[in-house]
Amino acid sequence: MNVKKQPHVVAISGGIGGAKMALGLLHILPPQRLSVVVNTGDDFEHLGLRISPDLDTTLYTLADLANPQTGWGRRNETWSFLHALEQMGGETWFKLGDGDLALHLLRTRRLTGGESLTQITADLARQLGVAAQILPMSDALVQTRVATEFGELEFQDYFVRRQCQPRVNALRFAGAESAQVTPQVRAVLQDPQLDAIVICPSNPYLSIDPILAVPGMRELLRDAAAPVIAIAPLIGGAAVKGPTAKIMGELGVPVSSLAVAQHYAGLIDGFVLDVHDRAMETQLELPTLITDTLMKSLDDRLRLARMTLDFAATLGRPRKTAA
Ligand code: FO1
Repeated sequence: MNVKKQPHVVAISGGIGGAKMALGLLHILPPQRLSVVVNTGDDFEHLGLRISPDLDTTLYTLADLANPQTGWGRRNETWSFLHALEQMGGETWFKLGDGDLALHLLRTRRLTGGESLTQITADLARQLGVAAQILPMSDALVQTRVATEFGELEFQDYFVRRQCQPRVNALRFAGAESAQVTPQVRAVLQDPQLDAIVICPSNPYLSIDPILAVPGMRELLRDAAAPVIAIAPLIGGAAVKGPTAKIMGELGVPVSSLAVAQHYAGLIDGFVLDVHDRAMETQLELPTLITDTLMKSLDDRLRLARMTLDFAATLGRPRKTAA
């Protein structure tokens, strides 16, 4: 009797767009059959607390706790802490809600106590009832630095405090060279039963590149037993949310999904392109799924997730061309 193989999918994700796709995958897979490798390049220390925005956005989104308007932070949040902070002249440019603050305090205390970010995140996911593995890209501190006309900025200074206004000349991921892929990330990417690896429609430069910068990560994707599918984060040359298009223009990259596919060249076996960009399909030298990639509702996310996995199933495991 052939036991029905349990599906197993790995999502490579960062930011709000990535969390949306992860939610779609979570809803169409059996419990614990989705692993999400999450960007931690946005992490920083603020008010003495270690903040991991993309881990938190992923946790809250998959736990159905996320603020639906912003995509980050908690819904039904209260702001007593922030108001008290403002009264006493504390820094309030990075908005920390009372419920969110509890998570940052817990994570900071446990990191100080010597626990790994991976262990803490797994525990938080369990506490919040998330039926997926949420895996930091590394347990080492890797921080995205943005080179601008104001000098090199910490990521949240660029992204939140300055609202992505400065012109991006270059990006680097401080600490990546001495970071390692965690045993847990290695285990899921080396699973011989893997069905698909999905690079979510996150910002390739800010949310996916830090993950790919962890030594060994690219090789794990290249050697994986499952096809790697990237979903275009642009529709008609514009980002659904965030500074992807702006940054591409500033980095001198053509602002198109074709450029995104080329950015992932050598890593991906298939590409999901939005219907508005159908014309560029002939320029793509790899299997392409054309569909509506805009995720407004939960149904949109489920549909895109299902179409992506069906697409992956048609690809099998072709050898990848050398990068
Ligand atoms: N983004 C903002 O634009 N303004 C904020 O005040 C803000 C606070 C915040 C607090 C916790 C958290 O987990 C995320 C927060 N974000 C905020 C979003 C965050 O800067 C971005 O989601 C990521 O760093 C980039 O995806």
